[in-house]
Amino acid sequence: MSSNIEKSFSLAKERYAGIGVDVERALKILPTIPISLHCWQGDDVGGFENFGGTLGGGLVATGNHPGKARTPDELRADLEKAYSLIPGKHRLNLHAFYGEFGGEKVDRDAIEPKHFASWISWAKKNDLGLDFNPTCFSHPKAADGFTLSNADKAIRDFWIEHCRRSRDIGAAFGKALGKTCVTNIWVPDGMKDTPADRNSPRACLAESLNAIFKKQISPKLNLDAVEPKLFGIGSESFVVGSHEFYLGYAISRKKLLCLDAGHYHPTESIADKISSVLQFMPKILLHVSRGVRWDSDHVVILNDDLLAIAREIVANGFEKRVHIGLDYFDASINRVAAWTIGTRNMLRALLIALLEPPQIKIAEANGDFTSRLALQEEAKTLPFGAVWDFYCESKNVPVGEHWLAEVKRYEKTVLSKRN
Ligand code: RNT
Ligand code: ZN
Repeated sequence: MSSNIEKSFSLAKERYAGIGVDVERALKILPTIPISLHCWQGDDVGGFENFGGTLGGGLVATGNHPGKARTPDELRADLEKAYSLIPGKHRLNLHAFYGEFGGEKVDRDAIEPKHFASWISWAKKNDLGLDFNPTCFSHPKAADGFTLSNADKAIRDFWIEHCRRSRDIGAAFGKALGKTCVTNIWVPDGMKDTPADRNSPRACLAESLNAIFKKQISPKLNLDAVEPKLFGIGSESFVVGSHEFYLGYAISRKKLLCLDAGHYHPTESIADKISSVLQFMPKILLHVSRGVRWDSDHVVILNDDLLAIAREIVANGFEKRVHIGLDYFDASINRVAAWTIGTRNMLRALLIALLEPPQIKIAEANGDFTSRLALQEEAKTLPFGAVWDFYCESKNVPVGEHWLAEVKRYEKTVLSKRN
C-alpha cells in the first residue's frame, strides 16, 4: 500500500476517533452491503432478443457513445471491467430480454432458466448474486402502452405468463447461486392524456399481479418486488402502477416495494420514504437513479439526494432490509465508466453515512437542535476521502481517478473496435 494513503488514513482515523467514530467498524460493515448493478447500462436497454424491436415503454437512452455491448459476451466483459474498478463483491441485475436464445425466436411467454445458463455460470465464476426483471416493454404486445393492465385479456395473459416465468428464473438464480434473487416487476402501463377511466386498468393490474404471485416460491430463493412511478414519457397523465397503488399492493400482499429515486416529484426524495414504508413491510428494493427534469435515469452522482438515501439506510440499521439496485442509462458517455461512477458513488455515500458522528443523534435526542445543525454541517468536510481511498486500495481497486485510465485503455483497445 502506498505510504501516503496509509498516512492520510491514519490521520483521518485519529480525527474520527476524536469525535467518537469507529472507522474500522465502518470498514467492516461496508463490504457486507452489496450493490446490484443494472445490466442495461451496458447496451442502452437493448437486450439480446434480436427481433428488431425498439426501446419502448417510455424508456429513452440518449447519446451515441461508441462501444455499446452487442452480445452477451461483450456485456459480460464490460461488466467484468466495471466490477474490477469497484471495491467489494456485488450483484448483477438482469432483464428478461438479456436471455441467450441461440438465434431462436423465443417469445417472452416462453423464457426458461436454461436461457440464462451462461449468466448463471458466469455469476458463479465471478462470485456475484443475480437479480431479475420481467421485460414488459420493447415488444409488439406492449405497443399500445398496456401490458398487465391491458383491456384485452389475451394480452394480459401473455404478460402474466412472462412474469410467472420470470419468478421461476429468479428462483433458479437463487438456487444455483445460493443467494436470494429479487425479481422486480415494472410495467409501463399508462396514458399520455387524461383518462376517462382510471379505475378499470388498476383493477386489471391488481388481478394480474395476483395471478402472477399465486404460486408460492421460497423467499430464500426469490423475493418479489413491485415498482411504482409518477409519470413516464408518453404516460404523463396517468400511470396505472402509481405509488399508492403499489404501496397498497406491497403491504397487503407482503411484497417488496421498489422505490426508484427518479420516479417522484422533483423535490420528493425517496430517502424520507424508507423508514416510512419499512414500518409496514419487512424489506424494500431501491432503484438508485438521478432524475434531471423529465428524465428519471441519469448517472448517480454524489449529491445530497444520494447521501440522504445512504444515511437513512445506515443510520437506522436497515442494511439487511434494503436491497440496493442501480437504475440509469446514459448512452452519451463510456458505459463502463457510467457503471463505475454510479456504483462507486453509491458505496462512497454509504461509507460517509457509516462515518456519521454519533453526537448528531445525541444532540437531537437532547433537544439541542443548534448543535445538531452545527455538527451536521461540520461533518460535511470530515476526511472521508482518506478512508475511501484506503478502502479502495485495501480491496485492490484503483484509488481516486486512477480507474479512469483503465477505462480509457479499455475503450481504446476493446470498445472502439466494436463499430
Ligand atoms: C422505468 C423503471 C424500470 C426500468 C428498468 C429498465 O421507469 O425505472 O425500473 O428503468 O426496468
Ligand atoms: Zn427503476
